[in-house]
This record gives sequence, structure tokens and C-alpha cells, in this order.
Amino acid sequence: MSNLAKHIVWQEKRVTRQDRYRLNNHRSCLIWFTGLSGAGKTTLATALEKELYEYGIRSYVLDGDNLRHGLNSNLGFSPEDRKENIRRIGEVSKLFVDAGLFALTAMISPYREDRQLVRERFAKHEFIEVYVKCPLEVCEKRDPKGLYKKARKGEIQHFTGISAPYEEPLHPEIIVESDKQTLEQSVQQVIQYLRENHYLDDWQQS
Ligand code: ADX
Repeated sequence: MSNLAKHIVWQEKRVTRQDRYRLNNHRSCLIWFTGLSGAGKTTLATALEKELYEYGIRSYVLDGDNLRHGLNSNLGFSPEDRKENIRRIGEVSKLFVDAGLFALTAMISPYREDRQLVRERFAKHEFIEVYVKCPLEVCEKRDPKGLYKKARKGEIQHFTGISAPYEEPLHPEIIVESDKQTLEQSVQQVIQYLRENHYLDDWQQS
């Protein structure tokens, strides 16, 4: 606990996590997509969200670019600001998971340590790291927002992959290779993981 919060008392709730699982008929988790800009994190997360909807699962995509318009509008791309960006989204995700939802996050989240700190905020089965792997050359060629071009010209500082690092996950739960597989294959790969690990089972109170 930070020193600023030392006189704040945690309030217990009357609707428990189990109650929420029963109401939704499924458990909850955080699926954390990480990878370079242009690797396809948001595309995959939103396609997965649609698929989960068809399965009757309540989920919500938290997208890095979008959150930087509001919650994180005071943050830039220095290592410290990225750390705070990831921390905040980790905490928001924790609320979503506590509320009984599948939170799907799409942030570059380039630093291993920052991702690890988020992981540590969750129980083991609640956090699923998905590395959306794609070579820099391919992301740069795609350049959907024209940002790589600007970064190469020096118009954007600290651009991930060009002038700032991306630290690959060492032990992600899932790796999808967006330059080698179709979007549908990647969605089904995640679905299969969820199915095999009982995330999609009907919730039954034991
Ligand atoms: S993170 O590093 O803090 O996780 P986040 O995912 O929120 O990044 O935001 C990345 C998005 O911001 C990129 O997809 C890109 O559209 C945009 N962006 C703007 N400047 C940069 C930069 N210097 N490095 C990376 N992405 C940037």
C-alpha cells in the first residue's frame, strides 16, 4: 500500500465474486494482448470479443489508443509514463474481472517488468498473456496509422521498435503470429486455450 493510502480502509462487498459468476454463468479473467504497434492486438481483441459474445460471455476491450484519450490522456511514451499507463489499465482490468467480466486489453506494454507487475495483481488462473507476435518489418509495412513513417523521419520520439525497446514475453500463455495465421485462426487459438482451461464452462458453484 502506498503511504498516501495508509488511512484508507478496504470495504468488503456483499455481492461476492461467486455470486457474480453464478449470475453470468461464467467465471472472469483478464486476457492481456501485448505486441508491437500494428501487430494486430486491437483487431484480435475485438474479434475475440465478438466471438465471446456469441458464446454468451460478457467481455470488454480496453484499447491503449482509446484509453489515452481519456483515463490516460496525461501520459506520454517515456518509460515512466508507459509504466503508469500499464499500471492504471491493470487496475481497471482488476475491477472488470472483479465485476465478473472477461477484460481484454490491447496495449503495446513493451516492458516485461510492467506486465509482470500486472500479472502479480491477479490470481494465477485470472491472467492470460497473449503475445501478438509480428516482425517489425511487417508492422512497419502495414503502418496502419502512418506512425512508423513519422518515427523513421524523427517526427515521433521513443517509438516502440524504432527508437524505444519492445521486450518479448518469455512465458506467455499464448503466442499468435499475425503474419503467419489468419485472424480467424488466431481467434480460434485463443478460444481453444479458454476451452481447454475451462474458462468457457458453465459456472457451477462447488
Ligand atoms: S504502451 O507502450 O504504453 O503500452 P499504448 O498501447 O498505450 O502504448 O499506445 C500505443 C499506441 O500509441 C500505438 O499503437 C500508436 O498508435 C500510438 N503511439 C504514439 N506515439 C507512440 C510511441 N512513441 N511509441 C509507441 N506508440 C505510440
